[in-house]
Amino acid sequence: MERKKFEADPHRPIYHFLPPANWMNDPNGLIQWEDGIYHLFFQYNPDFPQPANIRWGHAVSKDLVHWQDYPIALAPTPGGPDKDGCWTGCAINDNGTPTLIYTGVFPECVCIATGDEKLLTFQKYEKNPVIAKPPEGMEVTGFRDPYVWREPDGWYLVLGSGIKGKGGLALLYHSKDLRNWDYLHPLCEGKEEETGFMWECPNFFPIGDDKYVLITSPLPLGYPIYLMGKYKEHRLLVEKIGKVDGCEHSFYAPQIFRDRKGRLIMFGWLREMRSAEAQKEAGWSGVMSLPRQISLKEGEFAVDVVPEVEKLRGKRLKILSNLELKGDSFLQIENVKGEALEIIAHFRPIEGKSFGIAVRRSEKGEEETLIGYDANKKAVFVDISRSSLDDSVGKTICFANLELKANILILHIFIDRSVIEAFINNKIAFSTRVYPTRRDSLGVGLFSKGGKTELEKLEAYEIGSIWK
Ligand code: DQQ
Repeated sequence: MERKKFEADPHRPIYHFLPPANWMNDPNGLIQWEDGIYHLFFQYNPDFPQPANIRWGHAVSKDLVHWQDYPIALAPTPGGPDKDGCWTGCAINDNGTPTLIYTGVFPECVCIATGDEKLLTFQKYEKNPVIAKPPEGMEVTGFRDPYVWREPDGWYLVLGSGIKGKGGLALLYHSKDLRNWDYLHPLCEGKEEETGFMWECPNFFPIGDDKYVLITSPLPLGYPIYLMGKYKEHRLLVEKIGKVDGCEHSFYAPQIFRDRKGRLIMFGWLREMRSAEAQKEAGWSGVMSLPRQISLKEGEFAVDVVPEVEKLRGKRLKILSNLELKGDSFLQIENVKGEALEIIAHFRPIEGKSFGIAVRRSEKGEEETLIGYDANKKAVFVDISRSSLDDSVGKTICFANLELKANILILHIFIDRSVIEAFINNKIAFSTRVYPTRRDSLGVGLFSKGGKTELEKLEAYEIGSIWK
């Protein structure tokens, strides 16, 4: 019911998860339970659209894309170690007992809570915190966001941290019973000038035949990175570092879990790109990304949207094929219009130096968002510099390097009012937020600059609300 009052809000997404109202940030405790149900917990302030008195909101899904609200799972206990907030953490299956391992503040510490078999209510462990403070002698820049996994000799926990004057790092702990933890050593350390002073929200998991990945959201970078390499003697020997998302401004604090099919599924928080004042006025802030799958493709870290998103498809709007776009041309696609769409386009660059799709475009192009390929830079880009005539919202262009090996560019784009997510060649994700001001900023078109481009095919679908 609470969601109904936002129906006419032109910026509020209709098929991405977000709570009924007010503030949401990081995804927490992602898990697919034994009965197949997916659980999504999240950092939540149900009172007003700003981060304060943070609780764990909770929603469930059978298919990763349609959600049902559940009661708040964790709330601060007055006088307890989480009295100032239940911050980020994870969920694990401890031999049939759903167990949440989370951050209590202040000071930052690790707490645990166990749930009933339906994961409806959670009891906090009476001896919380289970990790009270940083290891002796360590001057840390933060100490939060536990992520836990099992190895043959017990449980391992990685905590986001940093050493003053040196840089971000992930601290590794070991336990036999999830309640008594021993600090081992850093799982991995960064240099402040390269990867920031504090690593928030670490996630650690094996990928492919013999690689491991640490995903973290470093401060002050403000966007997540992956560190990939070999895992030896409980240390990550980093071979490659890269961005998890092509845009460096919205997608943040992702969490990754392995579902029952063995897939690595990731959700992230899509931050607003408008002022706190505008968020207050709107009455809500923060959106969850679509579920993404992480894998190795030809040895490279790859992100794509999960196939379940096809369940969101409504009416098919258009199919185009074999169309030549002349140099320096723009082609409006008739009948493909809207604020909630899925578009899949395959381009074959011939001579075009810059080509792609314009979305949320007003009739005369006063507002538009461009997603395309820059052949000179050999990079895909998302350009939100002209997405809105409102000067107070974010305006930028983001790039991610991409060699068009098979000479094909596939743009898989999701538009959901202020949210745009694009998946390029099934391996690079871009997430952004746009706030067009004009009511006619609904158009979709194709552009090619500096030479011709071939559109091999395009299909588009309407997407309706998941809350009806
Ligand atoms: N958000 C949480 C912290 C985490 C940060 C607080 C990342 O636990 O480090 O809401 O966005």
